[in-house]
Amino acid sequence: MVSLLETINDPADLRKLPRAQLQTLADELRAFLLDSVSRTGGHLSSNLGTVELAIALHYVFNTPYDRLVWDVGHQTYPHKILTGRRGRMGTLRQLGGLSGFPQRSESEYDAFGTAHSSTSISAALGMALASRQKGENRKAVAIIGDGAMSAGQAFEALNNAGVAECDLLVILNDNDMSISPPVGALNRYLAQLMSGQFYAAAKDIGKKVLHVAPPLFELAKRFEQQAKGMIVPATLFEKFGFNYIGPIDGHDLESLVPTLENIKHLGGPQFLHVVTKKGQGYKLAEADPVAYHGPGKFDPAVGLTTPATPPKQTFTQVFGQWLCDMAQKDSRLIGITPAMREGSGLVEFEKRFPERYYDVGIAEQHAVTFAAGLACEGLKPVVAIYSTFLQRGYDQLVHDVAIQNLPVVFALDRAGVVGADGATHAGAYDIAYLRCVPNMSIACPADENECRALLTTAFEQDHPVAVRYPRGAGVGADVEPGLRPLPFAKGVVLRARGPAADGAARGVAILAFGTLLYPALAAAERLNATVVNMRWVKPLDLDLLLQVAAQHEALVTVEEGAVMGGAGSAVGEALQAAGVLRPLLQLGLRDEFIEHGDPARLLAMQGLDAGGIEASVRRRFADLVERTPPALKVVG
Ligand SMILES: Cc1ncc(C[n+]2csc(CCOP(=O)(O)OP(=O)(O)O)c2C)c(N)n1
Repeated sequence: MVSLLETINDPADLRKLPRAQLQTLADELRAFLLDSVSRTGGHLSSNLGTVELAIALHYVFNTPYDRLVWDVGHQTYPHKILTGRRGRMGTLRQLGGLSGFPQRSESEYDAFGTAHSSTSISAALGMALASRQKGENRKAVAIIGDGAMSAGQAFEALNNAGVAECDLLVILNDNDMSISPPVGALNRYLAQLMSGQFYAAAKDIGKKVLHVAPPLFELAKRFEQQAKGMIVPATLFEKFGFNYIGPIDGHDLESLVPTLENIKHLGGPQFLHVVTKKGQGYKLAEADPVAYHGPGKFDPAVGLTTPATPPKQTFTQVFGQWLCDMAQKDSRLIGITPAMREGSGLVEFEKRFPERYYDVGIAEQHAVTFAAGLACEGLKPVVAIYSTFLQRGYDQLVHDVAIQNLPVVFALDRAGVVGADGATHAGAYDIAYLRCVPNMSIACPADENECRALLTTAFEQDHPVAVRYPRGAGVGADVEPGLRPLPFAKGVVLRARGPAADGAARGVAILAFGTLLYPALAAAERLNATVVNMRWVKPLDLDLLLQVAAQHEALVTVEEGAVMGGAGSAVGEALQAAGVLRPLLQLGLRDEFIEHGDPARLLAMQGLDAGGIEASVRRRFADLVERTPPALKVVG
């Protein structure tokens, strides 16, 4: 028998259904979603929480003419399923498949591309005002979670929208969770609104005031709803100029649909507070929404299990262990995360050093300036942040940290290709955007052991240092337990082609920055090239660079970051400045956005696996390398 869900190939089909059938559709959609995500992996808890909301929004609003702007966009799977992409859900987050986030190029129903949080109100406001400007009557709706609501940009947009004359609806999807439990005063305030204490307290105040005027009190008792409006202090959102409605149950279609229908006909900025449950309808996710925020593949009947063979240690784990060990040794260390406790590896640190742990919410800008303040007072802040999210805190890094030359360590996780999350999350630009900032240093560990050692080196400096490392595991190098630093700004030659007997420059030298050292080594075996592990992009090891340049006819740089402005550019600039002219091949990420897919495959497509590096070097320097190479040995 054909299910109801199978008849919905477009929201227009959904809008033909009688309201009484929507609950059945929600049940089928939830079951489909769970089955689908368990096969592909992806964001689960948040999507289980938006099933009814997505149905109600497409039912009430005239999409795609009316614009739905989902914040972050990790909760849009129900929306994708309802908007003609049900059949492609099996390709989610895979190369050539559906993105895990909304993308304008993917569907006309994805009104705005997202993945970094807290942009929805700004974008929807832009759309609402454009509609007014063009004399159209389309509606713009921003759907934002309580976690995303904590970011500055959301409030900048509210501040702007509340006084703008336009039809904008902001829906706060409040599930009382970010990825991990939410933090901060806004969260406490929302909890107060949800619990009803706000109204209760306000009513008490009202009673006290109204007691002195008995007739009014009688009136208030009879018309409690209206009386509430009279005596309840305005919510924060009303102070911003919005008409606040709620909180309402975001899983109850019987209240969602009529409420949205009513709001649709109201003019001006509207704010609807919807309460949902992360993981709704799947008991295991309801009980542990953090674990089910972004699981890999799993059997829904069993739930998440620990793999039989423990996976290789990730760079994130190496960092987490280092942070604990260094905190043990140095009481000045403070650990900071902008809402990424699990992703950045700070779970253990929070347990062991709660008084030195700060989750500042989704607030990267604040995280960086907060660290600067701590450093001013002699503490040693370590900001654990993804490369892609530090983009948000760039001015703070320049203006608050670097100009004042404050000793803040930036532990830059997810530097390079990230895989399933795609272009929005790629850590492609950090070398380029950090390298040009005076006082900054940048280290690129090649493996796990070096990562720990370079973090120690960074921590010992008296100026800002970023240590960048990629997602997942490296070659699996044994990590020495101590806290031994490596020399600051020094690289090391790992494979020497050796100078010619006559002392003349011969062959090619590959200068590797970061974990691509290992494929570079494999390529070098076949090319008979020298390999240098540079370790530092800034300061460059100039002595070593000039020495290697003198001994070789050509140089190749390899990095997992944008070529433009990257480590290879740094090498080129240094050679030019020293008046040394050597042909230079710069290998790294091309000038294009890298879509979602398997990270190893994506790197290979960028020509950054061993075979790709070898091929590029041969293409450019055919007469400088070994012609009949030994078989390719892949290291790592
Ligand atoms: C600027 C930025 N920082 C961090 C993240 C990582 N991130 C993705 S979802 C999320 C939590 C969002 O919480 P909320 O808005 O409440 O949505 P929920 O998952 O609870 O539905 C975070 C921190 C991000 N996407 N963007």
